[in-house]
Amino acid sequence: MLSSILLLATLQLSAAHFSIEYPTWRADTLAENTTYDQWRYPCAGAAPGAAGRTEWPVQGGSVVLGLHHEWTYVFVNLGLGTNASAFNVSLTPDFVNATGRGTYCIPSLPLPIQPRDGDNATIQVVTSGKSGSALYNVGSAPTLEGNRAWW
Ligand SMILES: *[C@@H]1O[C@H](CO)[C@@H](O)[C@H](O)[C@H]1NC(C)=O
Ligand SMILES: *[C@@H]1O[C@H](CO)[C@@H](O)[C@H](O)[C@H]1NC(C)=O
Ligand SMILES: *[C@@H]1O[C@H](CO)[C@@H](O)[C@H](O)[C@H]1NC(C)=O
Ligand SMILES: *[C@@H]1O[C@H](CO)[C@@H](O)[C@H](O)[C@H]1NC(C)=O
Ligand SMILES: *[C@@H]1O[C@H](CO)[C@@H](O)[C@H](O)[C@H]1NC(C)=O
Ligand SMILES: [Cu+2]
Repeated sequence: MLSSILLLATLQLSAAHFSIEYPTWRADTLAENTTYDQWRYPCAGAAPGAAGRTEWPVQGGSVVLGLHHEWTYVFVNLGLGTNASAFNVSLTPDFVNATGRGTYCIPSLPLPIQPRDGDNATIQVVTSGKSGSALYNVGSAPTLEGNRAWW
């Protein structure tokens, strides 16, 4: 009996996290026995300057998440610079309440700023539930690239 209660608690804890499918995330913060921790601000423990950049349109692009809750509040922010420290460019000015588990695609997130072609930046994704306690992830270190088609 006790072991089945423990199993349930473990399942609920692991369901309390999300993945970033696109752009490639900085680190697999859901890996088994990982020291990354999605409760940790701002990047779940991933280094903001880590390698592995994804080109992302300077006009803004898409973000694809793996969500594990019946509903989730989602915030997407951009931090400019090679080793971003401030994630103060909000890409979700409208409140996002994502309903349902599974793949959640935001096809187009326009940028409120105009970075230069080739600038580096980092995308931060924050999810939250009713209590307001938040989970963090950095999905990529995109190099903003101007000559790409909008999609
Ligand atoms: C995670 O830790 C458990 C307990 O120490 C161990 O049995 C398991 O093999 C580890 N998994 C990985 C992928 O290292
Ligand atoms: C960014 O951080 C990395 C280590 O994570 C370091 O090697 C690099 O020099 C830093 N770059 C800048 C521009 O601060
Ligand atoms: C965001 O933070 C960066 C680095 O601290 C700063 O240069 C920039 O002015 C800030 N932008 C806004 C809109 O607050
Ligand atoms: C978000 O959606 C869920 C599920 O439909 C709902 O229960 C919740 O009240 C919504 N939150 C807001 C602020 O509308
Ligand atoms: C972007 O980051 C890469 C390392 O990931 C670095 O080599 C390059 O110089 C940076 N570009 C700019 C414009 O800072
Ligand atoms: Cu969760």
